[in-house]
Amino acid sequence: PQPVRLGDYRPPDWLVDTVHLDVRLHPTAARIVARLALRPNPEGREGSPIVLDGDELNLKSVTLDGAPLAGSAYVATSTGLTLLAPPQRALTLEIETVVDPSANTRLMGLYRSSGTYCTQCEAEGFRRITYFPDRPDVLAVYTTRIEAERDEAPVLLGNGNPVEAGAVEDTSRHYAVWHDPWPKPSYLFALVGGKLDRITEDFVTATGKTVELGIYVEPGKTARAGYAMDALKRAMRWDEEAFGCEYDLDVFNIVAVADFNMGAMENKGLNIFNDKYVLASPETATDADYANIEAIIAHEYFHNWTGNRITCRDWFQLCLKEGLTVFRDQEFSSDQRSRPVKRIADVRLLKGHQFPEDSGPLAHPVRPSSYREINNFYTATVYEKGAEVVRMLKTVLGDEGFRAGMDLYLDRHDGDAATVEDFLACFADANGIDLTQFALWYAQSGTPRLAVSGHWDEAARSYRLDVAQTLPPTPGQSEKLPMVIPLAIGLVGPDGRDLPLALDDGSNAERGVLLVTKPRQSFVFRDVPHRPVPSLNRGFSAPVKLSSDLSTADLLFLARHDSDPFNRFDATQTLALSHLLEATSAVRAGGEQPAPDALVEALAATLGDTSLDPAFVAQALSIPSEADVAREIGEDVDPDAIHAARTRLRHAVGEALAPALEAVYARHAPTGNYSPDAASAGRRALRNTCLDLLAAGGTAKGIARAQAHFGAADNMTDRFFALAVLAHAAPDAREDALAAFHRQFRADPLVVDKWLALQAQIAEPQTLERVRDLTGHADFDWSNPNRVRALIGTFAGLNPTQFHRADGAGHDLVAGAVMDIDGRNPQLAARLLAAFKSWRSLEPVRRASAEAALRRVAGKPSLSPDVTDIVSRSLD
Ligand code: HT7
Ligand code: ZN
Repeated sequence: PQPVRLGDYRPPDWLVDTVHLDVRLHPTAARIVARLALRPNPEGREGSPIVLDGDELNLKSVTLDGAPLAGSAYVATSTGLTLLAPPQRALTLEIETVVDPSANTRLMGLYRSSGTYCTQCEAEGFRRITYFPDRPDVLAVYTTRIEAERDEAPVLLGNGNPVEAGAVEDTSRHYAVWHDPWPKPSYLFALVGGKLDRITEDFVTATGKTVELGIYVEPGKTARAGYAMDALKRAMRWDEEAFGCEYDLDVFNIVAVADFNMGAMENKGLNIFNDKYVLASPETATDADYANIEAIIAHEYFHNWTGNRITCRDWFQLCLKEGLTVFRDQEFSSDQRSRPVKRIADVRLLKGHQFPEDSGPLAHPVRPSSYREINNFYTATVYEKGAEVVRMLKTVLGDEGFRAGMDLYLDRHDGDAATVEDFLACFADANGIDLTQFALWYAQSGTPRLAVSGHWDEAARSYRLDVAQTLPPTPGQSEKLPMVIPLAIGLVGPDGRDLPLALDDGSNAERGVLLVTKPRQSFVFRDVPHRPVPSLNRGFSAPVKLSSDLSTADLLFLARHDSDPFNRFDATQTLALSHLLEATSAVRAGGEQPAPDALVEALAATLGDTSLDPAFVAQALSIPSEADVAREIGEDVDPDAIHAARTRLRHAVGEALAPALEAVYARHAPTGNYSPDAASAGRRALRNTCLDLLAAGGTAKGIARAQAHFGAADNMTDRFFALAVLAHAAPDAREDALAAFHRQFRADPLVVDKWLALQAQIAEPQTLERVRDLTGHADFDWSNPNRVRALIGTFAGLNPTQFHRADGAGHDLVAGAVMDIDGRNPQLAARLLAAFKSWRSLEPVRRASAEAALRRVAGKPSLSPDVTDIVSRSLD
């Protein structure tokens, strides 16, 4: 397909005011009658045809104002329906189509998941249900009548509020009518029909309106929906308090389905979820699962305002809803849990997923300027970097200025299909500032680099920070302009306290934030009586790669004293990373690099500081991942050498800190029943981190402790963590533990996913065969995206030594899976293929094998547009 370009945007020629859908559900021939009230758009081109999108539709009939349309009046193709010369006035089109939900393996449009009828319309799925101007700037009011066999689908749900329901006389069928009063784009349409159980609760909004909340799950699973309901109510309250956003319908429903291409979908009043992000019980879900459920339930709910009430003008503006809504869900989780720990987790995710994207062949701006396949732009850059950009806006404007901008945005653009420019204009107008340079964050791809050095002038009692910014070239962008980088800093005095920040021009660095706007800039602070240690980019205020002249002693000092928890954490990570870089080089040269005392000392100090939050200590004790090291090395990467260096470091730390780790492990033994709250989860995280490091120390005692932990666990967090320790560190104990786990949970597909994913991560050559064998296991299913992501996605994403095997077998396995899956689910296939995104940074042998695998995929006849897009950009 030809690329779609942002610069080519034109308003729609025709608008749709109302849509009446009559959907008769049937396993293989669902019949949809769509009545559309259309009118010419005064802002469109005069005299235009009516162009409707369509995809894999079986067209039965078309009428215009009640009269059948002559065959010569329209053209129907595989991609749409065009009325060639319609009267240029308001008119009604009625279109009847038939689709086959059971054959819909792409999981876009109307499909069946374990027998339940459901829909997924974002981004371009509505056109797989009926012909329609399937673009986000066509907003209409929808009424939906759904009809089905009562036995097959006793529950019938739609967008908006329920209007009526009943039996279809003299048949075994029944129907329900739903009306959504809020105009919406087609991508927010949804319906569900199936045999589902429900939990329900009332929520009273800030202005006293009662909303009936419902969560629908597969029969027998309601006991596992309680946490999602609790998270939903907390999210609804939080959005009222933090952003003044109140819910606007009489009901809010969530449906959990087992087959879903992504995490969840924010359809108006009817969110549809991957069941992985709804179902939780202490026996089946880990603390991380609970945290994800809370975040994703909140995220989809928050879209009700940022995405639904204010939607996107076009798909280039995707970050307008996604980046902003991720920011909002991050803030929610920070308020519900520990803010510093949440920030550390978010930055780890950003560095782990978005930074590699930004430095590889798939790099694109937060707001791309062209795309071939929009489904490939639901990326870490749009979501996570998009959230960072909103966070920077808040850092620049301060809490009040940010809230003023948000209030204006929610008010000024309610009911609109808006753009990034509209969004920024609200913050500029509300604060009286110019955000022209700031807007470059949306347009320039790549991760800025910031080099910072500090100079203390004892005589002048001043301190100067020299800052240089660069932005590397990225695909399609060789020249870059300097960005606005809000650099939050502190100057830490010898007593560990922050010095006042007084700039020599008389200004204060407002809220401790320096605005770096030029390629090179110096900031001079006066009244600095002692040489301070600068704490830079506090809270990771800007998503940049920062290098500085901080010494090991400075980092040790920050690790102990920085008042900014993120930088306290980061100081230890920086020490560990710099050791791992040297140790990796040493391994490649056939040598060894002992673990530095300074690092062990820093870890010991953190472990011994009982004033710290256990969840924070767990994060601070974690050794940077192999992917972190690979990213830092950047080129000529040898995953085996990284793995060896990291394994040795973990062994050394486990050995050196054993007594302290044992003591902390013992001190954090569970005291009562499992509870998923943040404090309890933090204690488990720390205890499990100790367990892991002790086992990494390689002693029989360490392994025995993990076995005992596995046997004694009364919840999935502890059980699965111990299983992971055994799987990675104890080959002799591994198989028995894996088998026991499988025996216990084989009936639960979401737990089977954990079992699959864990095996896919084992860093040894037999894993390839194991993964191959598992694809033939009775509990594996190529047609379920969760199963495929658990096994193949984890292998490609979290097992660098085996995915990038020097003999190329790992690359072959993933490329082969991509080609197999592409025929049935191109979106899933394209996402798996994106695991090759850093292939150019590999050492030559592995790079050649990755390239060969990509070329094999590229050469396969009849590839989907989704995979074609990823493979061609990867090879460009
Ligand atoms: N807005 C939703 C994105 C989404 C999606 C996109 C493409 C294909 C399938 C999809 N399912 C959900 C989810 C979100 O970000 O909130
Ligand atoms: Zn979203």
